[in-house]
Amino acid sequence: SRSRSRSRRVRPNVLVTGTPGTGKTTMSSLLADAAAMRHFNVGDLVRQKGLHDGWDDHLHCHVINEDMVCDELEDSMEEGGNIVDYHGCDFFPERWFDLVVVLQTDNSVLHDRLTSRGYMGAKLTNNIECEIFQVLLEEARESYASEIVMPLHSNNVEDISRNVATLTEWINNWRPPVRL
Ligand code: DAT
Repeated sequence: SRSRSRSRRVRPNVLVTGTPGTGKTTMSSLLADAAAMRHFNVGDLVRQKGLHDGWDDHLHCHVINEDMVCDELEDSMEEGGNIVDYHGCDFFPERWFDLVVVLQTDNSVLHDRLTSRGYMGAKLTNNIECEIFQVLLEEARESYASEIVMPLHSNNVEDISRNVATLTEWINNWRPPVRL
């Protein structure tokens, strides 16, 4: 039956997504400490475990192998208690996540962050446009139930503290769904 095939995790899984530079990794690592969760930075995982099909010279990034990433994460996600941090959200199994956080940053603030990270040219423009057009928010709403998609501002350090507090409370109050 459907209920038997579903996970029995006792702690939730949270996806933190958003345009590069919105603060996913910064917020996720603080949240992992505050709420005693595991933190998977998918970009790092791809590099460390070679879960890619080579380097894209045009986009200046690894070509992620989505199947390898999902296989790598499956057991941990089954267990629960994970924060997954990635600038994409449409290829993970929908059943993995109890909450999908979309971080959002004002264009001028994001522009400065990406510039100081060394982004320029098309890579800079693409990411700014990604934020202007709310690409990740739309992707999240297309891939998950709208009730579990939570957009949060990430413009300054006060936003980080507030988001960590809000999400720690959410995680600590989470209970597994009752199954009939
Ligand atoms: P991401 O993982 O989304 O690419 P990051 O966590 O690496 O982003 O953050 C990018 C840079 O911006 C980093 O130098 C930390 C800074 N930063 C992130 N969120 C911030 C915020 N809400 N206020 C101020 N600085 C922030």
